[in-house]
Amino acid sequence: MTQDNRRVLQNDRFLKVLRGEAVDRTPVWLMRQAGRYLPEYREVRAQAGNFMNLCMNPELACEVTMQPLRRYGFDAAILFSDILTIPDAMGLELRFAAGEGPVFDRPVQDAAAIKALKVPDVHSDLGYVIAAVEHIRAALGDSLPLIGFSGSPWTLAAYMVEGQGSKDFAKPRAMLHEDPTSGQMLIDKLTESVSEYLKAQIRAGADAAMIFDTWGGLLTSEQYLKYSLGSMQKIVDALKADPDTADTPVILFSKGCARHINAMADTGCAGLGLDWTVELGDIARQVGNRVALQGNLDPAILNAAPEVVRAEVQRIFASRPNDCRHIFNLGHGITPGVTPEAVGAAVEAVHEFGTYS
Ligand code: 1CP
Repeated sequence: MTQDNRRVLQNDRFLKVLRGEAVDRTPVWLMRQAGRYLPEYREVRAQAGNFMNLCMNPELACEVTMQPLRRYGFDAAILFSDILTIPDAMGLELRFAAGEGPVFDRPVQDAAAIKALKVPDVHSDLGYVIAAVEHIRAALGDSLPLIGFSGSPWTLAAYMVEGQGSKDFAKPRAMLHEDPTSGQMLIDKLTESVSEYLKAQIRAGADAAMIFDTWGGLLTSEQYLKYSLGSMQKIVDALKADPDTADTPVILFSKGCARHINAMADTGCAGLGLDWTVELGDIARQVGNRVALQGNLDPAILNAAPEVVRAEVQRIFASRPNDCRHIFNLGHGITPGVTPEAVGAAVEAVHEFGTYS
């Protein structure tokens, strides 16, 4: 165990729930809590020129990580970065075209391109992310836990083969059917990359690691278990096998995959993210005390009036069993059009209704 793993924090509700310990109130943070819905974020991004410049500047990445913490009573910070940093470091040349989302100038199109891919060196190729973690850790002091993150191997592979965002990621899905050997090779290289990346983030000061498997729900059940959950299992095992990271909780978030909840809970992870389509109480009864559950307010509700947000937060709390290990969050990220007031209404409602007596 490193010094960092023993860090004593003023507010450790989030880590306590992940460890299965009792808390006074349900901890809350929101996916994409830093971002375009905040005017102060838009100002810093304009100063950086574009989104990737912002990610690559540790001082500015730290500043936008801290911005939502100044406004709201969140119980955790999340590193400001993106999941697509790993493919960029593998040489795919990521850019964010205005209004278009992510684009790779050199997508992975055939078996030869997969063979040629190198696992990035975390410190030389992704050193800017590690520097951002160090800056954020210093800025947080002992106030709050910091969440490090990565995309899952399958979700990263999906963007790498498609070359951009997509509703159905038909190209990577066809590849898994047509050439499973190359598909597995790509997943394996990403599994090693993600393991090293998360270990480096933890050594630099992250207290928990979250794996975003945004596109796990697009796979057949067999493919999900083999390529997506299978690779996340290897990452959980790799972190547990390293004394520096063995005690750091891992949260898996496979969107649209609640039918695999028992398999996910058996990986040895500390927590599972839930999207908004499932009932928290139903899932809690299925997993029991094995893992903490993180979620699952519908992000679309943040476009509704504050009293609607408040009532739905109250309903989610009423639906969970008393002993539910729960971290309040959205079921997916905050969308850009919401107001800072709507986010404030959600957080205040969690503070109001999320107390344990
Ligand atoms: O400034 C901007 O307008 C850029 C928007 C933006 C932001 C704020 C992007 C581009 N990424 C981010 C930050 C980000 N991305 C974080 C920061 C920490 C936080 O506050 O939560 C995190 C955790 C991510 C993770 C991420 N990026 C995911 C997984 C989670 C999810 O939302 O599903 C995915 C799929 C991405 C890819 C990506 N990056 C950015 C966009 C717009 C997208 C989605 C593209 C698509 O729709 O396919």
